[in-house]
Amino acid sequence: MNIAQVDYDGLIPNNVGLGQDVRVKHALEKWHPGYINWWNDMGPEGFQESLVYLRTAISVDPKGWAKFDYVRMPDYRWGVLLAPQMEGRKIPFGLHKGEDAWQEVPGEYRAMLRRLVVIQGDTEPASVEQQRYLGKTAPSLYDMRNLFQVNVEEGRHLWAMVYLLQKYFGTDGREEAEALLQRRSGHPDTPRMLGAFNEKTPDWLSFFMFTYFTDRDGKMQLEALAQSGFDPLSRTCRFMLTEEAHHMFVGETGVTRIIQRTCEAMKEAGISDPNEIEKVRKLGVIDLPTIQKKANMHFSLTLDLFGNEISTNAANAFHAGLKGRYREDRLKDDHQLESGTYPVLRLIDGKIQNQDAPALSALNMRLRDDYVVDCNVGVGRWNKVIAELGIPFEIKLPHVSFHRHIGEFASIKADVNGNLLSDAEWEKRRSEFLPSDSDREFIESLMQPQFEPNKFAGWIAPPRVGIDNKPGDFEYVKIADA
Ligand code: BYC
Repeated sequence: MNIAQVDYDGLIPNNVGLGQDVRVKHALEKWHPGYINWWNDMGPEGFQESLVYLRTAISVDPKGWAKFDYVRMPDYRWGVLLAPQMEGRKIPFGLHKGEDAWQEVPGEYRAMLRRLVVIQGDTEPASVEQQRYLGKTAPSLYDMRNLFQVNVEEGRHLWAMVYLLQKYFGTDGREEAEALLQRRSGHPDTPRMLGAFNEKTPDWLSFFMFTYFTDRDGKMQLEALAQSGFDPLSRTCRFMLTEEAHHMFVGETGVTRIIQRTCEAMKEAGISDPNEIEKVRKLGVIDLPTIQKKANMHFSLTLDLFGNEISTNAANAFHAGLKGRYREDRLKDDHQLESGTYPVLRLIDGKIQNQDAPALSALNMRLRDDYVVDCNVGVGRWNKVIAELGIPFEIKLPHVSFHRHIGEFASIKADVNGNLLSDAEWEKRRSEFLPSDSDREFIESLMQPQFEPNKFAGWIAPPRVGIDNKPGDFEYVKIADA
């Protein structure tokens, strides 16, 4: 079989020769009904009988891997897709640098590797759970289709991690695969593993911010895992990254379209001051300061996903050759980091300042720095739209010490510029920085469904181009009667 092609003959589409791997095939087939139950219980509420114009992978070749067609979501062909094996690939970093990449789990690193796979796996169903009610308030069929595309692909990412658990981790891998279907986002007793995945995604601005900021953490973490010396993990993550790119596109363009609509409406109404919040809201669009607050919230929650700035876990995973740096293969150093240092932003004597730390211990910080640079690119594009429409306002990412729950700044309160605040000052000023109840209520009031082809809710501009180059009036979702 050509490894780039996906075999759709069995229950589980794959390009890993599942047909010849009876043990893993049976294990995955046994897991399948539980997955479908989970999807039916926790996947998008309603719309399961609707026909959605979805893309499905037919190959893992970067050119032409996707086919678009109408599909009912429960019939989506979730599968196991790995990027093709690279002949003679070597472990690119750490203690084993230069040795042949592992095709089996190295015994001494088994527990560490399993933990990385489980954490990655846990985020995927979590995001589907967080987004499950959004279909009902979709601002257009185009947006609804994009939401469902993101959801089915996150489901596929869960399959990708479960394949690794079932194939390489025996009994405990099977138990972990079960547990991934049991935990629930936001559940008081059985929550998802990482903080941001237990937050609510109550409205479409949150959804776009989440796919912009939090899916971008997904990109950074997947890029770091794609460098892994454990080749099946590397290959899995490489293919997941192609899907992740679309999720971030949905986020970036979603926020852009909201900003565009706001600025256009302000211009039409002759309002030039972005802080005339009530006047702007009367136009039925989301004022820019509130968009800024949502960005503050999602950015800060996502920074927590990088873990502690100084981390022995991260050092061990790198040293072992399991998790690299962002695009490790493009970096020019010894790829072992036994002696170098890296500047880490820390709280020293009540002041936030840089301090050099051993480079190996500072890997979470380094990945987070790379993330912030990546985030700023799209923010720059948002600001260009605002500037072009002549409104004096700039979206800015808050300081990394703002609103943190993990790491160096979890114990302090800071404003968006990184100035320390007392608890009392923070409480007083909190709603300057983060959405207040009334901001949330206002946004919620706008979340009225718009399900007619070629129509968009009044707070969001239409996209520049359709998905799969479809025309504006294309019916991306054929909604079945409930
Ligand atoms: N919440 O040594 P530390 C995605 C725990 S998103 C709760 O600093 P480490 C996606 C930590 O587990 C990408 N707990 O940790 C996006 C540890 O606990 P234990 C997901 C946290 O390991 C959108 C302890 O604190 N993938 O794909 O260096 C939609 C000490 O911390 C948190 C990955 O994250 C937290 N935020 O760094 C769908 C990649 N942070 O073990 C999908 C895999 C830390 O001592 N994961 N803790 O009990 C990792 O690489 C690392 O585990 C982390 C944490 C970066 C998450």
